[in-house]
Amino acid sequence: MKEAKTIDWAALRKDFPILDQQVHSKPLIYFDNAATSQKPCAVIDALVHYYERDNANVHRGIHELSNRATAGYEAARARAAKFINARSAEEIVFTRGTTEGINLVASSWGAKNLKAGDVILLTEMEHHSNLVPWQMLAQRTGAKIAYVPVTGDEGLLDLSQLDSLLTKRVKMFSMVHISNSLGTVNPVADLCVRARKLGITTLVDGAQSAGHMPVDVQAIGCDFFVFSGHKICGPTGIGVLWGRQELLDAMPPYQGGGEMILSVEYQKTEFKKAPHRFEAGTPDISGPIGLHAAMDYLDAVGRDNIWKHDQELAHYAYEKLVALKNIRLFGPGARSENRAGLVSFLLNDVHAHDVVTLADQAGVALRGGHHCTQPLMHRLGVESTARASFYFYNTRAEVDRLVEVVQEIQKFFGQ
Ligand code: 7TS
Repeated sequence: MKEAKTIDWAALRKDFPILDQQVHSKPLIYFDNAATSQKPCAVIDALVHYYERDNANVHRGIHELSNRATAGYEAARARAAKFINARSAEEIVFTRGTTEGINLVASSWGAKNLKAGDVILLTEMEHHSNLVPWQMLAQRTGAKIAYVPVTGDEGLLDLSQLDSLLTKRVKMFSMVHISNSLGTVNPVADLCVRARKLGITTLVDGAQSAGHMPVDVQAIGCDFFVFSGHKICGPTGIGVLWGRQELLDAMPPYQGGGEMILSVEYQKTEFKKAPHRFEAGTPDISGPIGLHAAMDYLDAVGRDNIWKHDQELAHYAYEKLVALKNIRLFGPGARSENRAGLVSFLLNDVHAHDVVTLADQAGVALRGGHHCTQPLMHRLGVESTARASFYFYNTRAEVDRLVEVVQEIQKFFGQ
């Protein structure tokens, strides 16, 4: 990583109008960034500009507005390729988000490549969106699912088991880059190298990494990479599936309809090549245009800088919270390089929902629940956790306030 430049984080915060408000008469502290990030003016302006000046359907018209809309849509595809260092824009499929990207691969790649007795390897820390589509596929094909275990509260993958799990039967190894519940950063490049040696196809769920650290899909060495626009300062409803060209080209369409065809007759259809064959119907057009602005914005700040900022904030929060009594923290320990910008915790005998409700009254937006990782929660022996997840517009002063609020909550419950 290159040397971090000096960033005026306070000035960047002003780019996010939503942050400057009070909730319940208290200054808003937004610590729910793992669920969705806030949007800078640059993204909001790009959406307004598109709808005020350029709105038309893509790929179909020959008129000026349609040409502009198409150019904006395709420029966003090229930008997304650059954002993750894909070899070409043809490897970028627009989806609704991470969830749809994984469903697309499970349905399309899975239908062609999996049969009864094959194994899909996942990890015990997957989000439901990297579990349920594979379970549905396993039910349809008779394939089985195996899991790389998690070590316990410190939330690392237990790689001592990997050799015995990576058998000839494994056809797909799909893994989360950064856990949304634990904050663990997984060694995805190493895992993909090991899988590739055995001819196993790999997918990396980059929902929590793409907007927080530099991502290079060629360096990771995976076959598919997915992420959501709304978690990286972009609009909701748009996401990216990256796939190696040769894999995408060999996959059958996901949905049928307009835009994805070369020619249609009453009895048969010839499909376009990837990526257009996977984008049936009128797509979300403003989404890629807003996402383009978001990617430009993030890379102007520098994802290496964002990574250092978020990780530093998480370390600071972890150290302050772990010093409290009657608290249990999850994920990699103090100052661990494997911890991303979030902290999950539980107060003894206090339900996570109570923590989140009381924190909300103090203006602090946390998330409480199973975070769509129910099997992981059960593995850790809990139903839920409270989670503070950070982004580059958050500050140390906000973390200090969180810690005060947690102490007030403990006092309220007589601890
Ligand atoms: N994978 C991971 C690791 C995630 O954190 C999420 C969303 C998804 C997949 C699904 O993304 P989507 O955009 O398709 O919904 N995570 C969260 C969260 O932690 N709280 O709300 C959503």
